[in-house]
Amino acid sequence: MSEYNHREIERKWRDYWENNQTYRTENIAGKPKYYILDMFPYPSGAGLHVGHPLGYIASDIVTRYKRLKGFNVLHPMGFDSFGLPAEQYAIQTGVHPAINTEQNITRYIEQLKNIGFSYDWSREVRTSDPKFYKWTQWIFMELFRSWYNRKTDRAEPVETLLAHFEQHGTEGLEAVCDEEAPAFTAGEWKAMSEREQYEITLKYRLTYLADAVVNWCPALGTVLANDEVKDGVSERGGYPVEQKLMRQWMMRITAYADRLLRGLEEVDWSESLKEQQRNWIGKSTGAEVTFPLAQDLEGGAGNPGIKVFTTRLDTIYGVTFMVLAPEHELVPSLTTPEQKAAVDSYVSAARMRSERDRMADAKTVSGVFTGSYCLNPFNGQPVPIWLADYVLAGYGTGAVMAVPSGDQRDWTFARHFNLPIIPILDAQQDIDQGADPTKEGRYVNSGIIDGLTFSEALPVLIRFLEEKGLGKAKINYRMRDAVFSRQRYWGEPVPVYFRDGLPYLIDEADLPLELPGVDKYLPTETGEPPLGRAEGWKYKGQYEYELSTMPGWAGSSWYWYRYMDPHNEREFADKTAIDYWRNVDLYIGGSEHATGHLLYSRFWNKFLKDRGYVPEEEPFKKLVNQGMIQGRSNFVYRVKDSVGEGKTPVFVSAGLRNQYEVTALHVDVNIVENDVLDIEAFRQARPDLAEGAEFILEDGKYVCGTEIEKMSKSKFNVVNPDTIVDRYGADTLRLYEMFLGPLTDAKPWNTNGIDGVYRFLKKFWRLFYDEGTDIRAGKWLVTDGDPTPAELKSLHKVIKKVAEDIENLSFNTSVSAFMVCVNELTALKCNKKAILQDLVVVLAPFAPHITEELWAALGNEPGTLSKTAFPAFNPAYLVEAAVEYPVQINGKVRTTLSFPLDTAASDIEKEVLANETVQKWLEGKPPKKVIVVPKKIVNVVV
Ligand code: ANZ
Repeated sequence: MSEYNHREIERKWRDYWENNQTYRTENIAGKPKYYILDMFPYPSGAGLHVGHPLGYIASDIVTRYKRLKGFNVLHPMGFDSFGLPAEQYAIQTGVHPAINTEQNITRYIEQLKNIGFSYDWSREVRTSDPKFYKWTQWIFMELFRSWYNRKTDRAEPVETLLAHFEQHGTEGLEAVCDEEAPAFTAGEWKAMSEREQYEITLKYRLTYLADAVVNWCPALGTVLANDEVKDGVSERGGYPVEQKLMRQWMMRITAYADRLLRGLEEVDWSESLKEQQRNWIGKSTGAEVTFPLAQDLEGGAGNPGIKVFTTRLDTIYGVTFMVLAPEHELVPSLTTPEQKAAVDSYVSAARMRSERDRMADAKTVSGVFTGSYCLNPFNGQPVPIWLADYVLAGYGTGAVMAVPSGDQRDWTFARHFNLPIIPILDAQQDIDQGADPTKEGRYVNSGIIDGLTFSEALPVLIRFLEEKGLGKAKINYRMRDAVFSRQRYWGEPVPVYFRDGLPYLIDEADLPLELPGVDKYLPTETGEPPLGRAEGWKYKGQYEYELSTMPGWAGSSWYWYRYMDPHNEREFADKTAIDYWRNVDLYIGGSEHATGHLLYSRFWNKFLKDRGYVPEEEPFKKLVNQGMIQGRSNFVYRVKDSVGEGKTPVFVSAGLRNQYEVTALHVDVNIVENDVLDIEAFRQARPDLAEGAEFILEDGKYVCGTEIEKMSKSKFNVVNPDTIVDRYGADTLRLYEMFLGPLTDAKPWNTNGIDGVYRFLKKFWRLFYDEGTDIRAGKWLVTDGDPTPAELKSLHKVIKKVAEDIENLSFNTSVSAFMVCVNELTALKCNKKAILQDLVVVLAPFAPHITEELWAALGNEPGTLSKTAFPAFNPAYLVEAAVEYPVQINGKVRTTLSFPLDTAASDIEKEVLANETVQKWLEGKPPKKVIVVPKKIVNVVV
């Protein structure tokens, strides 16, 4: 083999690795572990484009590097294979989604293997495989069998709850539970029937049924999570989403709100990612205050008062009206007959708007007066009660004490409806200018806090509040419990059946509860989810199963544990395997999972930890989001008046397009090279556009225009990695993707530079093999000679650089370092084994095929490259061995002389004066003065 033949080499080593299971990973006691995880893909029908492997290449480089550094590395891959697109496809075609999913996975694996990733494929998992989802169902069951004890601050088995009820009833219980969970004594508990007791426990379990306002998407026939809805439409498909009250399985993630916040302190994630999580959790510290109604309600309903949550109790004397969410339960009883018509129409209009719209819309002011009043508990002043849809029913108490002098929205509302505004700070500025009364000024018009500053006022207010029994200090979270039901087919069945209207878990021995066959993947005529179509599908032949399935995030909330022990049939993973691998050291994936996936999986992880199944509180120690690779679209320009009956279409090259009136049309980037169009290929691919067309060229070429856009089929800018691998090889693809720029940056795909990377590999190859000769005839260039200092310096520069770069995940700079090194060694005509063998190892993580080939050619056992050690960096080789001294004569440099580093100044002086050039300037006379500045310069004055 004389020429670098990427096809032959790569095929050979891919087969070798596969046949020899080179990357199979075992749990090796005594060897340090390192777990590197890629966010596993949903196997879509379109296959991978060049943007997808970016993160996988980075993680594979780190994996290969860590192996060389002596770690036992777990680097698995699998598939998040339940999901909507497969089901939509099944609805259209009638083919079971499992079949389509299987085909897509086969294609994905082929593409991934093509790129030379060192995954341990024996550990592959698929969330839609019953052997996998058996354990997703089991975790659901464990959640159902658990409650959250605030005292121990962890989840516990329901048995400890029952024991508490037995002994103390609800006395002294601090649990996370439904709002309406009743209080009772131990005696009352014991007097309850078994069914009554069971019903009570349902209010405490970490997964529970509740009527919840959900994002209902009629076109998809399912409920969507908040992060699956973007701008009021479904993220997938862009269908309208409505608010609907439905009975749903919920997950009590709110029990973990504070731990989810605290855990962010201990992980190495980007600040922006942590901030997104904090915002989602939305912790706010404030107070709950009850405003009594000015009049008792009619019909003996008494005076429940209106409870508000405020983060600004200090503004209570500035309250001039009260605003309730339109859905607030007191609305019907507070509405006076005169206001009824207006209130009714306002309430029904508000119901049409999603929560997001209501929050996002700060411009339009709307609201309606109920006709009733409540009283400010601090000063007894009457406060009119309004409704407005900027107040959300599901947050806090669904009611706001409005302070126009403190809050922008309240101010806007007050101005719009002509309500009073009471200034409460002496330094009060117009709210419009962003006054922050917490920072400046003393309170005025403020009763018991008149004259105090913000920090002085708060304790006074809280004491007053709690002593008078008007309310209490309170912490609120924006995060809600997560809706867990989907009215879809292609997901995990929920392992629950119903008896006399109550939900029960099926026996663990009956797991997995497999998806039954159905005639169609659509809801039933009566609106039940598709599982309602499964004939004779009953638990123990008689009980109704739960008909909804789990959401997309169920399987991905624990999958990293399954890789640790993927074939275990007794447990989700063996305890010793979990104790060995513990958690993920480096997690790489897309930023679109910043909130959903990363909150749900942290939640399940904490739950599994509480129940003693896993050792670590946080599942992902370090997390990196790779940047998006954008498409680089190409355009052709069609002259406008060349289209129409009987006309010849005319396309004009980009440089000339300004001379015509043109329409820009996307052209497939795969028939464009370095922005030059392959006209023949264009004619063939798009006869609809180019049949018989005329092309106006510049310099004999048709040059295309370009633009950076999202990579998508509709923009004809999708580049398939297979094409690149075939043409240039996987090693070039890997190096090139890294060369494009910093891993975390968004960057356009631009094939124009790929030749340079390919040439680099060929040049590297030529350090080993003579060009145009045949290795089998013995033209192998590598020699056994001792390396020179310059060669060692070049090698050790790259060893140092690449090791540092990989540790910092800065891969693009490594690629340049390789190029510099190969150029230097080429210039030095270095073919020495002592240098090249180490260089092969350093390059191996980036370009595993070519290096494995050369590693074997150097006489090493084939296929062992990943078992060797990363070369040790020796700083001594980077130290300059000699110093170049410029020699100045009367201030002008006349020559330069080289001296070994530690030469004494007196010796330097002697040699300088003996130098021919210097002698010429001295003209035989002794110099007036000689100054030697060590390691810098020599000055001679004559
Ligand atoms: C009086 C007040 C005066 C407020 C002031 C703010 C500024 P966060 O930090 O998001 O928790 N609020 C309470 N419940 C609400 C709901 N269901 N929908 C919309 N707004 C609601 O904000 C809490 C603050 O948001 C509360 O403090 C309340 O207004 C409002 F100068 O009370 B504040």
